[in-house]
Amino acid sequence: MTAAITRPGTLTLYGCPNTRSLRAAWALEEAGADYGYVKIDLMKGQGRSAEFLAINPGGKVPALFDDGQVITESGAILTHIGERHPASGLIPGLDSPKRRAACFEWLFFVIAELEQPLWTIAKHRFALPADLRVPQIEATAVKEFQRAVNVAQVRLGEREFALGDAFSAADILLAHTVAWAKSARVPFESAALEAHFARSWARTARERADARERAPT
Ligand SMILES: N[C@@H](CCC(=O)N[C@@H](CS)C(=O)NCC(=O)O)C(=O)O
Repeated sequence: MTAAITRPGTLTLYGCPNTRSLRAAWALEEAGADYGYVKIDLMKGQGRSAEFLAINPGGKVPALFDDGQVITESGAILTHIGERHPASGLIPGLDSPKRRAACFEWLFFVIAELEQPLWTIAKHRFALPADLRVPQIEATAVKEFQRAVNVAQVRLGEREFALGDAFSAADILLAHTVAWAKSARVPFESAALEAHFARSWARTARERADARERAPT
């Protein structure tokens, strides 16, 4: 692990299959970036190893090493990748302030509103120690998730993608979070979100990112 981080200038993603690191790998693939991938096997406790804690004191993935700096938080990582690769269109430039504001609005909304009920459900199903889990909380979280889905649906409207007709980092976060709800079997209703998910998930960059994360190391 440390070998990769001590090579200045080597763009490296620390991730693990079936986690939020797919968001970062997907963005790197959309941007056509040349990057190294270091698998942190969370199931084997590698997230808590001294080596990885030196990279991310939070012990979490994704973490991105770029030009001597480690960036954590998937929303920040997607923003950084988009700004490093302006031609990708992942983050609209300063010359498009309204699209840029709308993009950031989506990114913060997904992280703060849409994702949180899913995380609450995951914590109380398995992530917390058994004596701290409160199974009754799931009904509230499901309701909160649907409420956020309703807002996303209104914002999405008839659009193909979150910002209109062009794909952006907002679509990565949105589609990944909907994928999370589906895999966790959290019920929700929204034809617009389902259609957006199908469109986004079918992108070849998402498939390449998935393959990269699952490739044997
Ligand atoms: N807010 C962070 C959350 C990152 C996160 O919780 N990652 C999970 C995997 S999806 C993780 O690494 N968990 C390991 C742990 O909590 O020890 C982000 O969006 O990047």
